Amino acid sequence: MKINDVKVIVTCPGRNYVLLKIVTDEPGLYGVGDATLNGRELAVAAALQEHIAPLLIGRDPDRIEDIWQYIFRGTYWRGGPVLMTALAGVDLALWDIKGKRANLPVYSLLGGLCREGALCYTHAGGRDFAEVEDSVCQAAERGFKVVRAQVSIPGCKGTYGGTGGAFTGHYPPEEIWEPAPYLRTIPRLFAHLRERLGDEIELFHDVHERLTPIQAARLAKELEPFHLFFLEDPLRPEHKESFRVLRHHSTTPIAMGELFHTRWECLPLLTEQLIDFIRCDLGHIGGLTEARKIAAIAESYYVQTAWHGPGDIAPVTHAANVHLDVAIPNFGVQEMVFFPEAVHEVMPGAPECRQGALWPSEAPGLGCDIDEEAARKYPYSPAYLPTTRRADGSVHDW
Ligand code: GCO
Ligand code: MG
Repeated sequence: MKINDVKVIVTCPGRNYVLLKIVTDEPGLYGVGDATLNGRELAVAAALQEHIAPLLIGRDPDRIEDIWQYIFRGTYWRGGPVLMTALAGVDLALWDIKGKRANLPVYSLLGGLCREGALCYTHAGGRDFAEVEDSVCQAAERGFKVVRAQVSIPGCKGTYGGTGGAFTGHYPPEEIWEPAPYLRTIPRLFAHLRERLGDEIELFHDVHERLTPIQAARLAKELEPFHLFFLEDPLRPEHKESFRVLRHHSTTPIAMGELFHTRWECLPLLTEQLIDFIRCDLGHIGGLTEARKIAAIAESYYVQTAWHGPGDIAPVTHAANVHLDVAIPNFGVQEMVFFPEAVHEVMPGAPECRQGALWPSEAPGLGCDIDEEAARKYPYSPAYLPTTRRADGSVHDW
């Protein structure tokens, strides 16, 4: 078997996606992948189109590990969001081909079911505590047992997760954020939610890498009475030792990883048991091949998984998340989103969400497809994440 063609498809059915079809010389046999990097879509598309696709033509798609190593190490330049997202797209398409060829769903190739479905969470947000409470209640009515809660911060403009927003235009929109009102508001939000909703529903919060170590330690400590499922991405991703400060001060479980691009970034957090959930993005860390290795290392340190699952990665990656979730012993929880109809039209086969869980497809491969004709109806449109500034005008992490 040989790779005959690699098609890179950029489409915008609501937001931009970079999709990949690896076509083999066996009639009708191809694999689909997702190589979407929010706001840097065309950089990944060019890396694939110009530099990686030509290297794949003529290779045996069955040799996933070899192709992975060849693209990661064999080309000398490695790592970073652009190259690791491109590699993830290739990797997922190769797993899809392997499953289709074996006539088995990918979870079966990964060792088979450890569980029937993957516990998942949705997002609740609002401008004030009452709106967040309503939003959590609606999620619970839909069957969710785990919910992430975000709220607008008084005096801050467009706080992440609080109000949402349309991120389009030539320059990214700008938001204002300050740690002091944020640190005052979040413990009060969870006190409110626990008082109104009781202890049974699992709640948590995404800091989005915005705090200093001691600020994060204070927040984690003050949130202890409300028993969060975890505190997500409390610190910037670069300096892993900072997590020691946080860990020494609090028993609030910590999740981290959506900005990591290789297994080596996860290592210090795992080996020192500084986190409780590793939540890399399969689409930005090189795909299933790398994520299953990270999961295996995490298992040794009793760390569970919570793979990133936002709307800015395509249903193919969400499908891969779920195949891995059901096949590993140390799965924790899975982030999910409800895609708009146009996304389902372009990429049929997103994992089904029922009773607060995601269920893997039984179809051979990943279970997703790409409708190229539908994709052409939705051309790329430049869009960026917002930029955050402090009140004094200085740049802050978004
Ligand atoms: C999450 C994330 C996302 C990111 C987004 C950036 O936990 O779902 O924080 O919402 O902001 O993926 O592109
Ligand atoms: Mg996050």
